[in-house]
Amino acid sequence: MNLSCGIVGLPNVGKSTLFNALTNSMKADMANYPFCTIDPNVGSVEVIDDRLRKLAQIAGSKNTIFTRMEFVDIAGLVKGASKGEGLGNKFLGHIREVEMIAYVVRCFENDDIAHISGIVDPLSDVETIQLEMILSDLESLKNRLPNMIKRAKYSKEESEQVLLVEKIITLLEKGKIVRDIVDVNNEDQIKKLQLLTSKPFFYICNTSENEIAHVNAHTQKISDLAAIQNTISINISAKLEFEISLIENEIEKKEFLKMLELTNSGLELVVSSAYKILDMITYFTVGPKEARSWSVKNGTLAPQAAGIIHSDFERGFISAEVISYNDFITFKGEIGVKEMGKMRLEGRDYRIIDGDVILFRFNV
Ligand SMILES: Nc1nc2c(ncn2[C@@H]2O[C@H](COP(=O)(O)OP(=O)(O)OP(=O)(O)O)[C@@H](O)[C@H]2O)c(=O)[nH]1
Ligand SMILES: [Mg+2]
Repeated sequence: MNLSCGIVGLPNVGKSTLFNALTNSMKADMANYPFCTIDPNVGSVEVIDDRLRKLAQIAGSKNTIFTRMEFVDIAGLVKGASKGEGLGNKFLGHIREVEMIAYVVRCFENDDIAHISGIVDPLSDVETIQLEMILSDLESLKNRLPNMIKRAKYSKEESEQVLLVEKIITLLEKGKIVRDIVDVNNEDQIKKLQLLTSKPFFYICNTSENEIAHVNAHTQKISDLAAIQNTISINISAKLEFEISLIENEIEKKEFLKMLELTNSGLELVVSSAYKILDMITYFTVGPKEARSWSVKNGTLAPQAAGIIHSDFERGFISAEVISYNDFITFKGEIGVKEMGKMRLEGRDYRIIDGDVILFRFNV
């Protein structure tokens, strides 16, 4: 699973400002008028993990390579987008393939920055965006259904798919999101349909600079909504985050955050939310040339975890030599761990644990 996140929201709420802050770039145009973004911006950022730095130091690895998270910043959605209002909704096609969606909701008051409907009202904004995404899913399924029905005559799998699609269409027509019916039995089948409202999502409240460490009436509403929907809501000031991203020196950055009474940067909050809602964990590979972090879904078996490094590793999987992160640190690396008899040889039914340091044995 690649860690990718689509950024959606109304126009002029700070999506591109946030995108630039998260990806530490100036790629996306940001400006105080709606529909500033037309073409999507795609960028990625290292998922910094201090554990990997420590492992690399002990092993004397020449390079440290962090797993990356990708962000896609698209145009703003407005009411009626599915009928062509604003820039329409065709650009939603650019986020069909992402693993999760971040709803950016304007929670700051500022008369100088125009709000598309004239008033800051986060709940109504979320409703607008979600409805347009529902309509987009509906349109996409209705377009595909006739062909699916044709193919269903020849295949049992396709006819099951048709039944599922019809069920989803009914759900969407009631204004519900597909996420509500995703469970372990249909997860893979639904994922193949690439529906926007089937994806895990979380809220990013773009709040004013002097309110990030506190709740305000707007952010409170979103965090209540998130609790009902069994997801996460975080508070970030896109503008401030952008300024933070311009500080290159790590120590200065930490001091600046401390001054603002913040323990984490917005990027750290976004990354940890993403891992939580996707239920992802990290394992490491550590050698003299490079130390590297890899992210997999919690519960992934060793061969599939190996497969994200290279498909040959999965195909020819023999075993995994596993050291837990704490043992690697306590016994100061592989040699110490082996002396203490703490290295485990695991087979194909081993489920990866967060922090595992792994060497895969394979043969193709
Ligand atoms: N005061 C304040 N202004 C912000 C904040 N975030 C963004 N802005 C301003 O809001 C305006 C719009 O920001 P963008 O990042 O371009 O917004 P967008 O959501 O990408 O807009 P579209 O691409 O048009 O949909 C810019 O003038 C930003 O400087 C914030 O946290 N506080
Ligand atoms: Mg933009």
